[in-house]
Amino acid sequence: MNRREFITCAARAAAALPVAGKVSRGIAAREELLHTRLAVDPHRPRYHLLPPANWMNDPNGPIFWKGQYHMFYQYNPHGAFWGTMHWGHAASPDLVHWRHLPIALAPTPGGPDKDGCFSGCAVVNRGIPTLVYTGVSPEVQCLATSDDKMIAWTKYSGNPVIAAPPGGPEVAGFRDPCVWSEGGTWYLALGSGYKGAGGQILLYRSNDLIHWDFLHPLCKGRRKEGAAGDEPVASGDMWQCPDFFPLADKHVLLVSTEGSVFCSVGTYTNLWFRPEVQQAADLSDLFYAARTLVDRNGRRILWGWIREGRSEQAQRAAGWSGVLSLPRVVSLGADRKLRITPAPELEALRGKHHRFANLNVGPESENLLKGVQGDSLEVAAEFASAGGEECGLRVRCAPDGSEQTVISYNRAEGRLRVDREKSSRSSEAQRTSQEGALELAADEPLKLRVFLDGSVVEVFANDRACLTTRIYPVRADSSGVGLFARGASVKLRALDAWEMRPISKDRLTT
Ligand code: DQQ
Repeated sequence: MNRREFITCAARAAAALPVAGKVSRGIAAREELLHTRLAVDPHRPRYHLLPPANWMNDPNGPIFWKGQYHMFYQYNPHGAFWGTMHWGHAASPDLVHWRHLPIALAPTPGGPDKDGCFSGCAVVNRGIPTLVYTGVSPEVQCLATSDDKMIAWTKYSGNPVIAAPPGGPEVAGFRDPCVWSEGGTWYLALGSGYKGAGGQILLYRSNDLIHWDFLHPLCKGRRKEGAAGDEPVASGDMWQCPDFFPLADKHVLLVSTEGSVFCSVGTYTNLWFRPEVQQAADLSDLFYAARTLVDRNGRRILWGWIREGRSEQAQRAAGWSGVLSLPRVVSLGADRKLRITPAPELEALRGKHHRFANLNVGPESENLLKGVQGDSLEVAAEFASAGGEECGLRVRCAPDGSEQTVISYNRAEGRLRVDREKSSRSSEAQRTSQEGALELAADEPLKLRVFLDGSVVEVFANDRACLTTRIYPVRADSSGVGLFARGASVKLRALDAWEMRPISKDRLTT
């Protein structure tokens, strides 16, 4: 689907709303203008998946089907702000290059999704591709089906298929279904929670995806110790976007709450899930609503929504907001924690290569690495375990250092950190550091893989921790890469950097 077709499609989707004609013509004209601007926007990623314009949030219903990876996502065709949620749609043969497809779901006036088609999943039921999603308001669960092409979706005339939450205390939410099949029976995990009691994942069962029985909570959050009355709970009042799947001999539950994605590895027996090991799926609060699929090789692949790190006003002015993370392959380590690595397919985007080896990085090393620069790079670096208390990389550096972002690991504290204090001179951009725990053994080298793409920074450390963030340098020459050490010198064993090829000619990913 080319840019013009996508625009027409967005306008058509908008025409499904009550104020039809004028809105659709308005949208088409406005988007034409926008695209000229977006094509040269330096903050817009060039090898990540995002719609040609406007707002996106959660990945929805990723599924591998007939040789294609399909990705749906929360999309607002009216602008770069959250509202009137539709399902955007893109497909890829290789996990890297994406083709935009027509909007899959739009709210139906007067229907159970009249105020939005919220997050959900995709399954294939007896050969029929089916989307299971939340309609609002109120929050109810709905179905839509298509033929093999997965392009045109028809909503089930009996929607909603789950009309109300089970009785009990006041629910804090009732949405974002995750559906799977076990021995020919369908199960559905639904994001929910009870005010003052904490997040819960509600488990339902069905033979046909239409008639559902509530069983019990698959998993529940815990109250904060000593919490009283309606005080918030430690694990969030509501758990959003559950994703539940087997991994090796364990099961994994991902939930998004309080701005972050939490991952529990545990045991699933007799329809009850018992979490055993917990960790953050990403150390940042700009990574949210993660969902996964299994591909033809049995790989579990995860994406999340990367939120913006700049003001709402700046997002609206830019004309776009939100991007999906790179595909991350998830596996289970011997310690029963997740290992998360960038999909190897991304290596197809590597262009010009630079290599450095055996460098001493001192606290005073100011020099940028010769020849390595850009806003579209992959950098892989390995630092020896001995030496200074903190080391890492400096990226998107201006020659005079007035703009730069420091990605570092502090061994004494066991913390991985991205310091954004000097990332941008714009007052619209966030400046806070982002950080989280990463335990390395005393003799274990630090291995960083960093992906830079416009305003996106994705950091993978020793396959054990991810930290995703956003930066918005304003200087055109904020493009250098350098090394960083604090305390004493550290040995850089090797650094490889690749200039990454864009996945489209402009910044529109079509
Ligand atoms: N986003 C969707 C909801 C979900 C939330 C609405 C998570 O379905 O709970 O856009 O970001």
